[in-house]
Amino acid sequence: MQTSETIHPDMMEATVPNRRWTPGRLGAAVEPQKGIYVIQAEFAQILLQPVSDAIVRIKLLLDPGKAFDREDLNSTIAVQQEAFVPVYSELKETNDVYRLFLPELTVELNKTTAQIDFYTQQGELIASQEEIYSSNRGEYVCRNRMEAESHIYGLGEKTGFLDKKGEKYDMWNSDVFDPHVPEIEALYVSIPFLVHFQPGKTSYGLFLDNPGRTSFDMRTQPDAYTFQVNAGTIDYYFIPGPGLPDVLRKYSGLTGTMDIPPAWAIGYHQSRYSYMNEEEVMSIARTFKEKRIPCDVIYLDIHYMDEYRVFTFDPVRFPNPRRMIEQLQEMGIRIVPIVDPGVKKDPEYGPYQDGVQHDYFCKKLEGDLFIGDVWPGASAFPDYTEEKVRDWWGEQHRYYTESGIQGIWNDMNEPAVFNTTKTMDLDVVHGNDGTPKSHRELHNLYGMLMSMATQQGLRKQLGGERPFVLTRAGYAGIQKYAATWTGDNRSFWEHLAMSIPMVLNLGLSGQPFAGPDIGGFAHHTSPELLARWTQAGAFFPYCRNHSVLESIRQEPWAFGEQIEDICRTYIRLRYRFMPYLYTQFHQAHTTGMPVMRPLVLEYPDDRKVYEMCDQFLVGSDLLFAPILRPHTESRSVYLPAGEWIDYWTGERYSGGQHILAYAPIERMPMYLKAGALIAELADDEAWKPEMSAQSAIELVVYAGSAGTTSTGQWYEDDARTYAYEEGSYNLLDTKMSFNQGDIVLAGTYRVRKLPLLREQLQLRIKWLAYAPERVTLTTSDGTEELEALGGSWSYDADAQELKLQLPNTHDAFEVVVTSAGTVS
Ligand code: MIG
Repeated sequence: MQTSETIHPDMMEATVPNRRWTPGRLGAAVEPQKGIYVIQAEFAQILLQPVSDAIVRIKLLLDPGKAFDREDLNSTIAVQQEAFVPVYSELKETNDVYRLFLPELTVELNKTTAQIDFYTQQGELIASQEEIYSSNRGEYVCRNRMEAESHIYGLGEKTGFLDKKGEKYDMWNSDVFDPHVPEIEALYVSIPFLVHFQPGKTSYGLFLDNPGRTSFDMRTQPDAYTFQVNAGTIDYYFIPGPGLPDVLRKYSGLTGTMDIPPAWAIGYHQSRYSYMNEEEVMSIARTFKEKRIPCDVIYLDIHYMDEYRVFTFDPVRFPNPRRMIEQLQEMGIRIVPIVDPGVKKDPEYGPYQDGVQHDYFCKKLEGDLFIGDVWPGASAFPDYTEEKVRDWWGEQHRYYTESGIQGIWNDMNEPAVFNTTKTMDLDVVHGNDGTPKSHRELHNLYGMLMSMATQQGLRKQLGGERPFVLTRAGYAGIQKYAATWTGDNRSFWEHLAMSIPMVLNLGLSGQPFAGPDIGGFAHHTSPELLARWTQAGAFFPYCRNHSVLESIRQEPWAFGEQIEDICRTYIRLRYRFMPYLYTQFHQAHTTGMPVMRPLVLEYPDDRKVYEMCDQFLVGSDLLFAPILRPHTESRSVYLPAGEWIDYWTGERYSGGQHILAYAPIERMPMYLKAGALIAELADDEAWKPEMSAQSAIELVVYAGSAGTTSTGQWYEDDARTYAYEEGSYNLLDTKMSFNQGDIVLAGTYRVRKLPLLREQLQLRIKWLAYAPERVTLTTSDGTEELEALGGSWSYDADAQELKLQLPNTHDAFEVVVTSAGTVS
């Protein structure tokens, strides 16, 4: 336990490091390679590398005397080399400054101070880097201007609220079992990507590509934030918007977007540390079936292994994994086993022998293996920085794929080691494919490279099926390889609340596929907390209930009928919205827009939402306002601009106001943007997410008031293979207008390459207060009554719903619903 001695006056470290060094005066510039500029300074060189029309890379070359060589352009694996495209650029010099012109960005470097200013093409000052210096300890620091109106987002997986202004964080992948309190500066994932937002101005992102320890300080100085590196050098990418979505799109272009996950990976998942044996797993699976609660995955935590040896099953607890997995598959449930990086030091164990013989494990400079203590006892750690080691590790997974496994859970890959530093010795030297570097320099890459190896191995082995990888640790670009769960939270109401900003900021840091342990991992959940957490968690991109050894059980049925009913309702609702959710994943894949969004992303002009993180959007059309405190039956909800419909009652609200939502235990406030088109599974019982053309999908339009116009989208593919990469998918764009007396819905298939098995399109217009008189359909063949073209419609006045069936044979169509009264 700590005492007041911790704050002994003599123990205070200087918070502002002494300046020892700046690059000094800028001298001559050279262009050693076409479109790459190096400016000589007194004590360093500054490399400017245009990446694309608007993105520039700035790197400090620390040796002022060294001639340029191609290695200066090396970057980490986070950066996709395809992101570098030929760009027109020009460096001009005046007496006082250098100016680098890109088509959409101008970078100005002051020759005397080395201040770097970034301007839009129109001359708007986007950002100022006022200073670069190094501290006495040899850390390089950049100080950037921060305004009173600045808001800072991103920075990956951090505690605290949405806006990171006023905070200070470290990027150092850490296994933190202590409660995740606001003062924890580093968690499992490190994404050194900062997003700067200032209302009315061009937003920008700054990606510091350095996988050693880095820190971001938005607290110490009122008018500046700093970022610093502890090993290696400053190497960053400046990414202007103008809008936040533009920043995210460009950042994702640089570090990659996620693949579309197999639909089963976005279903509901159930875990526990641990389901101890085959009987227990089967009984959990059967209970889900009996209780008609959808579940796609059950996890096997570390007890499935033979003395914690990865790539084994305990012969007593799991005597016949292949048979068990087959039986589960028939029930529509998959197994995802945990795989940690530590390989048990055991001369009679294949993977250890193999790894030693082929030199696959991490070593000290002198050649000794690094051996650290983890679950299996003394263990060796694969050096994933080497491609051959990644290939080998991937290959090991045949052990699982041959038993029918398609998903892997990577834990402890910070890496976590049971010693005083909590990780691998910093003087381990990674091979790094020919450019050896110390663990101190590469620490934050370790977990991502493990997941990369896993994902690539699985992909090879699954014959075209999409794998699923879940990871605890990661670095920028992790989205390309794995989903992230947010580690060992606790069953605290505070952690339910904190999971929202944490996952929102992960989404703003390029990782859209994330979620917390629903119900809380450590400590003991309560019936009410489980109900509330399941309500909210059901709409997070990644949705898994998980809990620690010896904590109170927290499967959906653990607390009796009422709580079970609530969990069932919300988990089913997740499946009902699955086609919409899946469409959002497609968007994340193509544009980098997160699935779960803070309101600021969609309403940047609304000052009320800049720090809002007790509500969130999924896509643009669904707004959730979970209950985050016990014994709470109502809460205030802020509805942004536009018209919003209460999902439960159909009540309409105009936006730009706070309302008081009624929220008894069985109800989480949720709203639809009026006019939204949500692709839904029509049948609550048909929850298999294999969204084949046979599954009953309805396009549900939540009618807007007269005067509303809206757009919608529905993406569909086979939900399991990579055929979508070859263009085998459907993408329907819709445009709706709600007028006095009619509703017009126009649909256009932007892509329609899936075999056309869906002969009819099911459409439902909800909350339509007046019975229609006619429905016409316009296609390339002309306009006719819907019935005359083989369609049909019916109106249910009690439910205020119009159901429509349209022949699905045209690439473009328009439906006009006419009624005597106003349409809503
Ligand atoms: O420190 O595998 O975060 O989800 O259940 C324990 C056992 C190691 C930590 C993970 C947790 C998992 C647990 N692991």
